[in-house]
Amino acid sequence: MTKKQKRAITIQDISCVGRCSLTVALPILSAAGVETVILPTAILSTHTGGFTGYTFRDLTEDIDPVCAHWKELGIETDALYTGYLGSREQQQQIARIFDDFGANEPLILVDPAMADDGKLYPAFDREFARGMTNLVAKASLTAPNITEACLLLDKEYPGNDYDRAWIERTLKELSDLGPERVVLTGVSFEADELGAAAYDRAHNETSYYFTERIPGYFHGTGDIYSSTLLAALLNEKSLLGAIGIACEYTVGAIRRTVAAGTEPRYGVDFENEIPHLLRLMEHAD
Ligand code: PXL
Repeated sequence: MTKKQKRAITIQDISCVGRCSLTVALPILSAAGVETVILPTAILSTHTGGFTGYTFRDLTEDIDPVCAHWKELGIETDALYTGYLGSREQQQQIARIFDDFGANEPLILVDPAMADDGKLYPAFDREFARGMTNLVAKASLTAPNITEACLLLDKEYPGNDYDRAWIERTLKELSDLGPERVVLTGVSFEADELGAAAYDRAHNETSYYFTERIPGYFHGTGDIYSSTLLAALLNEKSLLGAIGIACEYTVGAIRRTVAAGTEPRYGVDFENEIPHLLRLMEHAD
């Protein structure tokens, strides 16, 4: 018997150039066999990291009418997934969308895409970060990096100065905000390793997955990571299986980009890594 195809609604911006947010979420979820419904929150000529003079068309006004039409059509979903958002108002709108499309108890992934390396992205302030904490409270899964985790919890950013106990405490604190499952990205205990830590509250289980660390800063890789994580979970992978697939795929795309010498502002070559993603999806648990 063929399995019913999964559907995800993903709500994030379109950065036309720069391979992040919807321009990576849609192809990755599609490649993994997930029907992907998109709700663009804004259209930018490029993402905001490392470019100046970008355009920004706010689509806040369109969000409610789009959702009203979907409700009329009886659209249901297995997952709701948010990434980079444009404003506080959008955070509140999206909290309502979670309720409106909550009928099937969908997996709700909130990637609080707002900061990295100890700093908020240029468009955001602390109030936006507090709004993100409220949105994370409604999620079943969240996937912050360490900077975002600290902003969500209002705790001091430790830089590289943390240990396993700090990571495991932070995972539990994030879960206490609401989500049953938490994935912390950019975790490293050894200079040559980088990976993710995951916590599953229902089983009180913590797991880790590491790959080689490739030095540098690579735009859009957080979005690639979260999209792959969701794609793997919708393909019935375990949480540990899913964080492993997402780590291997993301590092594979980074490796290709470094080998090609492409400017990192333009994002990483996740496209040529898609066959690897499909092999990982086939073989991992
Ligand atoms: O999640 C990365 C991202 C997405 N969208 C926009 C961004 C960024 C990161 O800077 O600027 C518009």
